[in-house]
Amino acid sequence: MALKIWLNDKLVDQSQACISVYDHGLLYGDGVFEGIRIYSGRIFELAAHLKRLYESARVIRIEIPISVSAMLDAVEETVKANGITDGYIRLVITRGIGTLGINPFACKKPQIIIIADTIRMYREELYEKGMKVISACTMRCHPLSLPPQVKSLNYLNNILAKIEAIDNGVPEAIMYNHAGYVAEASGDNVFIVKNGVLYTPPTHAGSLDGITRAVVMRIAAENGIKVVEDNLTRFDLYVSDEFFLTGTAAEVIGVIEIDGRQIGDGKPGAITKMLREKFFNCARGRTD
Ligand code: PXG
Repeated sequence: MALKIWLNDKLVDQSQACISVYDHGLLYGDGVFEGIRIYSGRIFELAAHLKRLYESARVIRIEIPISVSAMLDAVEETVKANGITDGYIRLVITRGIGTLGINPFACKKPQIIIIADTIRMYREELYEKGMKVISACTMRCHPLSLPPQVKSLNYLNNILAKIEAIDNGVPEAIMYNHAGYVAEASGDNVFIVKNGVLYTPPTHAGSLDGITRAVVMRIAAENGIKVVEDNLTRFDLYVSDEFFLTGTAAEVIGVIEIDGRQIGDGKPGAITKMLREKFFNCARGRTD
């Protein structure tokens, strides 16, 4: 069934949802976006996603032409119009139509696109058995070249890491920063457990300020697990007791092997499983 897509100020049929070939979003990857989940009819952490969207836009000097509350209404209307109760929202802001030159200020009107659709997750078996990953050779963007906290439309850095993963027969690659510390996976944040303590790299090590990451850190703390944000090395990953990734699409997924080395006993660990289950319940609005 054709979807209704939000384009700028209204819903249009999918076939009418068109963007100019002069849009700098296409020409230069100039824009920002969010990926948001809908669970049991509720939009998960929408306020946090909108905060990140507006902050990302601000850093790259895009002025989103509508207020946060108008955007919130537009997102809700799009979800409702498509009757999606469990799915995925892709919210995209492009720089808009400009000239064939990179000057962003030649673009007068940022374009707003909201798509509400279903989502394809990793298969259930991968959650039960755990995922294998590799260390990417591709370094995470230096924060002085492009702040990794900006969720921009320019994902080539991550895409190069994803290609490395797929070429090596695994779904994800871990990216390291210019100083050799763990930054994040190509589309997820990184956590390890060592001696019962949960560790995750600080966002200034080169990761997105993940919404799932924040929720998982909160759930861990609420359950008496100490959470530490600190630089991690490849050594730390290799000798971790548990290892998992978090993200809007992946939720919480255990890692059981990196660079051919087994993590723990080769199965998703107890803390990983507990956090996955509690995240699952929290996202679906169920409490213990
Ligand atoms: N790092 C990067 C580079 C990401 O792109 C995350 C971390 C996790 O952040 P959230 O806020 O989602 O917990 C992301 C988000 C997809 C997909 O289709 C990927 C993301 C989000 C939604 C869909 O692969 N990555």
